[in-house]
Amino acid sequence: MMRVLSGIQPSGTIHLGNYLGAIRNWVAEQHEDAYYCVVDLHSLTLPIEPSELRENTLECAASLLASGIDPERCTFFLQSHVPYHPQLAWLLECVATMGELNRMTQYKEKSEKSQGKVGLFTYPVLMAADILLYDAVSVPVGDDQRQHIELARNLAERFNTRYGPTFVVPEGAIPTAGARVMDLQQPERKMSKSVSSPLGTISLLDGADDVVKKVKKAVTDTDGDVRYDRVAKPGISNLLEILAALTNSTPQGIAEHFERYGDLKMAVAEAITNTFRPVQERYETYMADPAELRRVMSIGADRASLVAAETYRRAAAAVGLIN
Ligand code: AQP
Repeated sequence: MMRVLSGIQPSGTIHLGNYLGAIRNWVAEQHEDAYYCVVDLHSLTLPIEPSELRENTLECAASLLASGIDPERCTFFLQSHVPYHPQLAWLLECVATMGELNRMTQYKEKSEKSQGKVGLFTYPVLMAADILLYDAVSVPVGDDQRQHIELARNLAERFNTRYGPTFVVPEGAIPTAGARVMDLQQPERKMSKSVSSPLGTISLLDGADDVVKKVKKAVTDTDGDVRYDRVAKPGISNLLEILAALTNSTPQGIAEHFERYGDLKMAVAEAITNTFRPVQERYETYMADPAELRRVMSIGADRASLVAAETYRRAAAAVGLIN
């Protein structure tokens, strides 16, 4: 079985992009060698109130469990419960270069919001540590994470060359459908927890009325032709991609079934609502018992720590730290 690792930031409510680009693939691929985490340390890279971070973290954990992550079948944990993540990040920061971190596009997009804090600049190294600590072979992520996976690969290779074989060099696993869901109001930008407008983002917890309202208001174009063309028709193409991802079809195939934008929009809204409704029902059950959520995450952290400790010691010994 291939070792898998992936994570999600509790920086806001999980959205359709997170669900299609990552979470549903984690659920489909979960097995005893899969590690999934809520990467709470990453959420400190942009200003956030402590109470909001606490709330988001529990909501994020409940959302993942409600989406089908089964802590009996995989290891599900909170990043900050395993202190080897920032410890390994430090060792990796000492092989990473300013130049390669400067090239990270997510840093450029969010730097204004970080008010010059260093965490946002170095967080791709922490993400590399998240991955390399578990000897992950495969990292199921959305398309926006390509650059970060590449960095993790480069750091692993550089470390291995300098200090001898230590890390597995991971591969990104990017889905064919739903890898980059775009903001409904600005279809040239990806849907995002922290950057998008509320109308442009469909939350996992949105009720049917909100979903219909947001999809109806989705920005399209004036030519009236339902056709898949990412460049000329970004809004319609985004809706076609969403429906294709939710129905295991292709955007081109879906386009053939619709003549009017309004009909396409109604079908998209219905498919989203049907997918999210059962998740929302389970979410309420998990949120009603925060003690149980904490218990589940603590068991996961114990399991994750066993693997992480071993890799960290290997890396620490390789650079000359005394174990
Ligand atoms: N729009 C998207 N379409 C497809 N996949 C997406 N992902 C994020 N946005 C989209 C994937 O979701 C997983 C978790 O993402 P993250 O929480 O680590 O943060 P992110 O990539 O920076 O995503 P967000 O939602 O936009 O959060 P903020 O606003 O906090 O940065 C990843 O696998 C990601 O690829």
